[in-house]
Amino acid sequence: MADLQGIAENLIEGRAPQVAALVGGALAGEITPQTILNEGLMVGMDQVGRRFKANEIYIPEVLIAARAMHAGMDVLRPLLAKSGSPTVGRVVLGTVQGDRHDIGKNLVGMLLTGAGFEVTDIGVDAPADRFKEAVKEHKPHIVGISALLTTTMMGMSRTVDVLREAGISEGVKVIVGGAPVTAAYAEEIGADGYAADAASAVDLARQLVGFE
Ligand code: B12
Repeated sequence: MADLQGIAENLIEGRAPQVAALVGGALAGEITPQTILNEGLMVGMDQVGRRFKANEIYIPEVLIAARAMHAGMDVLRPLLAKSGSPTVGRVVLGTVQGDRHDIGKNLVGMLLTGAGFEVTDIGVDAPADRFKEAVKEHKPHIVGISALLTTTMMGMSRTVDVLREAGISEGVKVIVGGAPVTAAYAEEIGADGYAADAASAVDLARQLVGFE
């Protein structure tokens, strides 16, 4: 569909205002937010990832594309996060220490919110102690940890250990995700679950709070 392709192309070129406008236009044309996300924004971001990996583009271009992705997500946020259901459970969500990637985490947060969870986002580059303090303060049912770098993945393990040592891991389920993370790694560090994408993260979170 032309609109969706236009969203992907403008995202790759980093044209934030155009991406926001095209997302708005696609919504007006009755394309669902989920389709716009999966077949427009994500297709563009995927292409950015490929070009970055192949050294065809560099960090500034990726950052500008990421800004355009955020501009599109901002338009979708109220719709993806719209929910008639009362709070299904509380979630504390963050990206591990040393890691500043937040697009995937934000998407997970948006879809969880849309599914009726109350999400507290503690941001990027979050040390284990920030997770610990957030758990003490918000008493979540689930802690979600994101990592996009192989070098920061061990921050997940550290966070799980810190929660356990603080004696606050009882009753709190830890879920992990991000491109380099696997189900096997989740099991190895003693996390309660892993999901490969935001929609699966919602299914997993619902299961863990006993909602289905
Ligand atoms: C955008 C981007 C950036 C942007 C980030 C902007 C931002 N605000 O996030 C910028 C330019 C800042 C950046 C910087 C760097 N990046 Co970068 N980046 C990317 C890129 C292109 C896309 C990531 C992304 O947003 N994907 C789209 C989202 C939607 O997907 P996602 O994050 O995977 O999230 C989904 C799932 O993983 C899952 N999920 C995510 N989190 C969670 C959490 C939970 C709890 C659950 C259940 C699920 C879940 O659900 C999400 C939604 O479906 C990737 C390439 C790629 N293909 O992944 C490289 C990539 C991650 N970056 C990479 C690198 C190396 C870097 C730098 C070190 C580069 C440098 N030399 O400085 C720095 C590190 C900065 C830092 N300290 O964090 C490498 C990592 C390699 C590795 N294996 O470690 C990658 C893979 C590129 C590559 N192939 O080389 N990057």
